[in-house]
Amino acid sequence: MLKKALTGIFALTLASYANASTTTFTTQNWDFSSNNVSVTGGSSNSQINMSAGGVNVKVTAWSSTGEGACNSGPECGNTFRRDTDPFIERAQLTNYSSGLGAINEDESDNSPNHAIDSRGQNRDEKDFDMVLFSFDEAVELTAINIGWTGGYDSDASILGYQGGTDLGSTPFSGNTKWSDLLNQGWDFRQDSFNIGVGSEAVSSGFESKYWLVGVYNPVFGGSVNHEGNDVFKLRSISTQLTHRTEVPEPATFALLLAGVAAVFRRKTKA
Ligand SMILES: [Ca+2]
Ligand SMILES: [Ca+2]
Ligand SMILES: [Ca+2]
Ligand SMILES: [Ca+2]
Repeated sequence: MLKKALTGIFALTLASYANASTTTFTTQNWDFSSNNVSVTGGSSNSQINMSAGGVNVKVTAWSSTGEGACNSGPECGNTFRRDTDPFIERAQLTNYSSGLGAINEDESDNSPNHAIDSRGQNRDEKDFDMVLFSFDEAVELTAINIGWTGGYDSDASILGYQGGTDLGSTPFSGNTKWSDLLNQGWDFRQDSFNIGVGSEAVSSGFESKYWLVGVYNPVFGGSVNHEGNDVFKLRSISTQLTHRTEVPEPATFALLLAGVAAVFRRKTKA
């Protein structure tokens, strides 16, 4: 009798246990100002490594400066001379008191090309600078904060990676165009226009270990009307980490205790 009752109580407890879970969130603010963090490495392997709230990130810079036959895709066709340099190459990540910049292979360290920008070093050419954030855990990007625009246009494009593979130290293989990423596990998240100096919210509901934040690029699907002249330094980003844990509900323990007490009362009387 006692054994049967206890078995029933434990079965009930286990059923409740399996259904009980909690979801909590922690937020991380990543301040890339040169007052807060330094870029390490030389021009070909520059990066920032940071930790916040138990999460680690590696930051690198990339730009479409690689020459070659454009072949097919929205970069090709000479409309905006994007086809002059269609392929993604590593850029030099830099940071200033107002945030991150990217000096790509075709730029020199002058303003505004030292920033994350789409102005080509040569007239009418466009190089689209983007910053890659590689986290060691999947996080939701919740906001970006721009520290400097130099008075230029400040439109941005944001992508998150939904592919299952670890991108490692060579996240973009040779002859990859920005538009190719949409067929390589990357998800276009949003364009933001005229952000200016200040914060811009990122639409929620997407977690990824890899995020790309850069100048607006119409190859991700937006209008060409916004293309070009975009310049900014990225002072900081905010992320959110979701913690999902299975925990026993307090009510379950109360039920268990009441059950055990009832069984022992009955046994004592018998
Ligand atoms: Ca080039
Ligand atoms: Ca640049
Ligand atoms: Ca430029
Ligand atoms: Ca623009």
